[in-house]
Amino acid sequence: MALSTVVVMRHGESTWTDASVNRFAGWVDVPLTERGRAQAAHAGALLKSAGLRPDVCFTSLLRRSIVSAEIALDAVDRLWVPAERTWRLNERHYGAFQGQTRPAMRERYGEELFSAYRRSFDVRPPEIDAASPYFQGHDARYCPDGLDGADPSQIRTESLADVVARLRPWWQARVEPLVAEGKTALIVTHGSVVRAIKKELEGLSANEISQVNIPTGVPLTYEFECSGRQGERPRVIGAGSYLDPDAARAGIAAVNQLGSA
Ligand code: DG2
Repeated sequence: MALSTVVVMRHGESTWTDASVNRFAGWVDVPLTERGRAQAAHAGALLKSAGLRPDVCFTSLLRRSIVSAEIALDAVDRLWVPAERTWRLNERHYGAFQGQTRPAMRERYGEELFSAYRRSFDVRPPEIDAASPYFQGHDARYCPDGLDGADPSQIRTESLADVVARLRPWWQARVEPLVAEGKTALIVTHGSVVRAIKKELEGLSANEISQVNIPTGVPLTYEFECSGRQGERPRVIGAGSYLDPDAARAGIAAVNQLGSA
């Protein structure tokens, strides 16, 4: 029975998750703050002391994820491992909320709707207008990857359910074969994508996942076992575990605070 680990992590703090800015980013390509870079370095140190050596790294197409992954890999001396970038690991498309502040959207839509837009499983924010400076439809990085019929340049808003649906074919095609070989994968992505992965791997209900916030820059590990028998998919063993539970707790409280009055 082969065992392997998948490390899933939300990037370090970005300039828009900085509490003094507090804007929805979604697919807007904002950079890390200095604090976010330090969180990514700490994440790398945690991987190192846990003896986790990624064989492969996956990121979104957004710099806050790419740079966090590079900083963490550098800290664990694995900057050389193959890295793959995919739109499927992008943050949930936040529709017309992209570029807007959380307090302004909370004020406009009221507590209940705001929290449904932000944390429910299947409610999509209003679509972004193609004329918005925060729309990415014309960005060269967004083109179909052939895994299914999806064309990311057409996406104008997403729910968490949409993220789960876009992740599934990619996970089966790219992550499961590595897990089956006993490889360690590092996936550096975004809050909603970590929630989608957590929902899938831990079998959480729509209601349960609506209560979950993800801290920036804290590695979350999942162990898998694989029988090696032809056609058998790897099986996750138990729930995910944060490598630094105290940092995770503080980070979760900070994310919660961003959406509060
Ligand atoms: C945040 C999530 O995603 O915002 O899109 O602004 O920082 O992980 O890329 P990030 C964004 P919330 O859903 O927590 O409001």
